[in-house]
Amino acid sequence: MNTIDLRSDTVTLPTPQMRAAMANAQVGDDVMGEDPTVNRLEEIAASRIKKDAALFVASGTMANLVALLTHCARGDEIIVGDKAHSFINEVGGMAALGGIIPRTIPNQPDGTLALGDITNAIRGDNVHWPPTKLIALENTHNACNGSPLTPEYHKAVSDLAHARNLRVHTDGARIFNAAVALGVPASEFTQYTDSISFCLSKGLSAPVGSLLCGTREFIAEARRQRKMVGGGMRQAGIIAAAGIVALETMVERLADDHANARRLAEGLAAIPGIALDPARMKTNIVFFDLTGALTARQLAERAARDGVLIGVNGERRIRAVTHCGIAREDIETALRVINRAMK
Ligand code: TLP
Repeated sequence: MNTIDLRSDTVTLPTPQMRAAMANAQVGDDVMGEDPTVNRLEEIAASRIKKDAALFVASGTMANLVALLTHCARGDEIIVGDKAHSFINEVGGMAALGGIIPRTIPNQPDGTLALGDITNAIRGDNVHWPPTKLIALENTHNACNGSPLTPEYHKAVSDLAHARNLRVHTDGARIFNAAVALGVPASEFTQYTDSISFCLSKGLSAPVGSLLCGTREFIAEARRQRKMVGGGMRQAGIIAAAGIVALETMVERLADDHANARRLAEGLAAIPGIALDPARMKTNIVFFDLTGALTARQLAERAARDGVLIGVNGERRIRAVTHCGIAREDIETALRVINRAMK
């Protein structure tokens, strides 16, 4: 049985071209700055994102942690959405390792933070209060149906932040999904954020790795912070080589994943007992709710028996993510399997 794995785009496997590039990569000691392949990946990433410099790190979690450690000191506060990956799914690293306080405000259904809520959350100068340092955004917003934030929204947050001498960090784990969905270059967003992280190992299909991008000065300090958290990786060109192939070959095709997610959402919406609004699904992430007695776990178990893997995200909430390992026929098969499992 051919498994159709919709649990995440992190399950994507390296392409044959990536494996060939990895086998043939020129490498050196990256902690000494001497891995030519890592250096090339960092240059390509920075130029793609139109930032001065970039830093190759092990994961999206490490990219966000290193960014926050670089922007903030212990006791500083950041304004972050209550559904942000960095708040919910990164083991509280900002607080545990950085002494940084997450001040959460509600994420709107489209993944944005209301500008009024941000303004209200910014601390004034008071001896009792931790200083606000940073606003953290996420684009696309994973938990908000993979919603892409627009360049206009990024500009509004950047204007607001900079007028108050605050910085903006964007968790752009899926920033190329946002770019492809809105038909703009990624630099349209990134010009309005002081730092941005993005992942090679999700929809772009590389086996490992993320990049953190920002000013030259910011990245120089981030390099020290990466070393501090144990992220100096020596002959990392072996994995960076796959990242270069990911950026060169895997970005435009994300449009196929979005079309497949849209078809999946439309098909799911037509199944009795499933609630979702297909119009909200703009990229590769589809959330849906079960309206009857069946729990998400039960549905996931039944579907798994027929070779369709989906993510349990709550008592009656499910997540399905499309990626390059999922073809259009797989969507039709998954819909048939889920339809049957619902009965
Ligand atoms: N997200 C994973 C899980 O952790 C939930 C997934 O399957 O979607 N930012 C965002 C927006 C993410 O979605 C993720 C991973 C990360 C950061 C962390 O990346 P990694 O897993 O590389 O540390």
